Amino acid sequence: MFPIGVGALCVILVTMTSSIPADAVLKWYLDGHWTVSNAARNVSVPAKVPGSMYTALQDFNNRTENPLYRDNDVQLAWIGHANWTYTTVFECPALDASTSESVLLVAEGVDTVSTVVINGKDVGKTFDMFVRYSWDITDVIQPGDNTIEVRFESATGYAAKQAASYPYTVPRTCHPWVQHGECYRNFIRKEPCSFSWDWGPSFPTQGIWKPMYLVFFGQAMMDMATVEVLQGPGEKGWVLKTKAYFNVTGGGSINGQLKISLVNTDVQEVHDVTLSTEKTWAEFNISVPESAGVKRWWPNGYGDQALYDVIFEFTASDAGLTSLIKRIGFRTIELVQDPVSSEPSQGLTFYFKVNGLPIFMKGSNWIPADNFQERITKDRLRSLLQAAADAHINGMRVWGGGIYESDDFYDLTDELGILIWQDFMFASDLYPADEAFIGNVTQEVTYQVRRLMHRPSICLWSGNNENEGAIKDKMGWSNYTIYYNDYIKLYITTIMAIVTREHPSSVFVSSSPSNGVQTAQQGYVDKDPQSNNYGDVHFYSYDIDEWKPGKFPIPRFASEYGTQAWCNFETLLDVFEPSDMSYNSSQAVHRQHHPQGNQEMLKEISMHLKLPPGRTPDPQRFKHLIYLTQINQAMSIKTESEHYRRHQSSVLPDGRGLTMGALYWQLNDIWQAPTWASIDFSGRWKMLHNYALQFFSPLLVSPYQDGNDLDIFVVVDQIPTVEVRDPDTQQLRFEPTTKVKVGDDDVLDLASKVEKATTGVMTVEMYSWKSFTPLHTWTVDYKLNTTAESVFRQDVDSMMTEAGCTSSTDCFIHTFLNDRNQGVDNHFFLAELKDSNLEKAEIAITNLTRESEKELTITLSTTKIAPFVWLDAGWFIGKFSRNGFLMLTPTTTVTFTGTEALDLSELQKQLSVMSLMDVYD
Ligand code: BMA
Repeated sequence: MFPIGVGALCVILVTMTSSIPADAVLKWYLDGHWTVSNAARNVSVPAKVPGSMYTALQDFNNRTENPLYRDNDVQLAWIGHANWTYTTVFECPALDASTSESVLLVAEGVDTVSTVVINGKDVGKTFDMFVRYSWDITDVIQPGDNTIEVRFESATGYAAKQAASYPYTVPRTCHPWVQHGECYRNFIRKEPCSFSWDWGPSFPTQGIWKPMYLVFFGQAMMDMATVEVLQGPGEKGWVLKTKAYFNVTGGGSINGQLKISLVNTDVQEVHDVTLSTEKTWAEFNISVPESAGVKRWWPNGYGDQALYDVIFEFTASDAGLTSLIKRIGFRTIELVQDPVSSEPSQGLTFYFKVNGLPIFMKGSNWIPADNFQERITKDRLRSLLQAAADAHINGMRVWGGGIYESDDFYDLTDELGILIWQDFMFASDLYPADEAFIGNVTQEVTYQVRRLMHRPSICLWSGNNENEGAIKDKMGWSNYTIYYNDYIKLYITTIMAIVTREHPSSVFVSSSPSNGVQTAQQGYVDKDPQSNNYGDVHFYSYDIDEWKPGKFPIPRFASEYGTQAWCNFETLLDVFEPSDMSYNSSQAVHRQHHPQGNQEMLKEISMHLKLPPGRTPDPQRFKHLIYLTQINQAMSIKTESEHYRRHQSSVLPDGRGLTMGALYWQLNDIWQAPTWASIDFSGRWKMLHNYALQFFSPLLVSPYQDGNDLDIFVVVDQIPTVEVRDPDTQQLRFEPTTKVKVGDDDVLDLASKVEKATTGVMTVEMYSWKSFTPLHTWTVDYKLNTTAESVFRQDVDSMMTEAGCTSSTDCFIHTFLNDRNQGVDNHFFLAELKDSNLEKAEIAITNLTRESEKELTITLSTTKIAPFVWLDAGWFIGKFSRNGFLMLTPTTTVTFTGTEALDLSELQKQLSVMSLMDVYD
């Protein structure tokens, strides 16, 4: 029998066999039992691969406590400063000397700087956690036991050493002290935020973070395949540009056959290939005719996400069979950067067209879902990404300070129709550009582009996060020319060149934010990368009133904007002691990584709402303050997101407008803290995520005040639109259309959908806070000519007079489209709520009805109109059909769906409800 390794678990893939015939390819996973040790501290504990030393230490008899508990990020900093070694023993059979059998050691991801040693001999070194390494170990392994060690050097120590020996300083060296982080993160090719960020702790991991395995093969083995999906000539059918990459050993050439098939169609081609150590790839263009009948892939809300497997099978005598599967989708993507009008100073557009349709990108930004990647399951990713899709999100940015995400992640974004703006992993710093660094980046970018380019959800590659802004800020510095040349070397002559070579049909921008093609024309560093008239912008301001849109930019595309709020109270219970449950406790201060962040939130709240009275004791006070921070965040991001959507189809005289993207910062969290996230680390939604269900709704009614006027817009998306230009000014707008041709084959006839979305009746009601019956009602029939239009406009004073409301502090506006119960509604406060004459609402849960194992209906009653009604499920994790809402009727129902089966009697104990005035009891 074939010996199975004692230390490491060996799994045979591809060809099941009980011995190693020369024509087999075997893959043995070494992801079983390892030890991780540090000799200086005399520590040696069992470790899992994939994994890191932090989780290994925690798993072993709780040797360290939960790294996320209280300030353990600082208490456990020694772990990141030490050098750790991973070791295991595996058994190997004797290789067949009569064949050219070879053995590779493949590491899909090593974090980060290590020397790999087998049986005392160095076999390789690693310097970049985003590179897949493989080493030929044929001459190193022996029959029987083999010892493998991966000797890591502390990431923080290595980065500091690199910075110290670099000929000049590359800022930023360190980051604000409130982050309790490590310096020189730009000197190591490792997840930048693992050295801390303004929303996350420092856990500079070491470990084998992706699978590691041995591959036994004959003369050749296929180890990677890429597919680029292109439209066929004359936009008829499709072409798959395929390429297979091989490991080839020995001299001479090897002849084999490569079969490429598109599953569920007749498309299949078999090609002879001749390989050698010089020629290790084969490429073929496979035509997918219209008759193959493939369906298109659409973003969320626009249609189905049709996915097809492409199977690559390689056979050769003396090589064995290897096969790989790539799941693709058929869609076209363009980033349109055309003149806004005939007036050049108005600038260029910046919007995505998918399958020929302009798309308003609604979404958010993604950060790593855990400090320890080994803890992330597909279920956790699914629950976060499903929550995004439920909030009508059709696009998201994988931000450049984290990681290139896992295959599970992109499988889900492909399935859910979430377009991915993919940053390369460089963020908020300048970077070195010496030969060794560029060498690592070259391997990294080549590998990651090949790994991900077939995915229909990938819509754009971006060189970095905010580094064009960072270099622009160095203009005038003595080292500016050096920094500029390094910037160009890294992002343009290295990264852009690789993307253009490997994935020529893709969209590339050199940075986010940037001015797109305008940035390119300015030598890739524009004087104002944040221009409203070009490209994308990131916008943050914590001094302005974010419940009013007046101070927000009107850009082409807002790829980041956000405001902090605390995570949910119950989520903190996982890591705080009862004595920490206070807004100003040392632990609450410790968790805040944004300088002055906790004070800033109070200041923002105070613009609109009263703070809790001094008499409220902790932890109740902390709970109420958390609630208020979440109200402020939800209202701010609602106001800003609606503002961007309202500006999608119009242009101001200075060219601002045609805003076609709103990606708020940030979807998810990495620990329990005050951050910009809409979903906290436990998976509980903050009020913001509940609001996103509404403000990203495909049909939106959106009131705001413009001077003395109340102006109410209707905004539609998820319908086909066409670009129309004014015949005189050539100014662009987006018009809904009932029939649109997509390529040659798909004709979307959505007449009824468009009709329904673009015509209707808007009702506007003025309420007094004192009564469930509106004071006055206005109705207006509307028919939209463009995708975002003002439908109702009237002077607020005259509205109040008509309604008999004597003070704006007594009244507010409610508006809805068509049927009141259709759910497309919104409201607008005429005065700050801190000044308004709100009455105390007695709000109660009057009934719970189980709908299914995981779902129940909650009936609520109130004695008064209640703003920001907040349901809290205590220990239970799940989602409410709405939360944080304005309750306008004496009773209403809300459903709760748990992530697991619900124990009704326990939930009854845990469930609570409050509204704003409860803070002031
Ligand atoms: C942006 C991001 C992050 C940061 C966020 C909030 O600039 O790119 O670097 O976390 O702001 O400050």
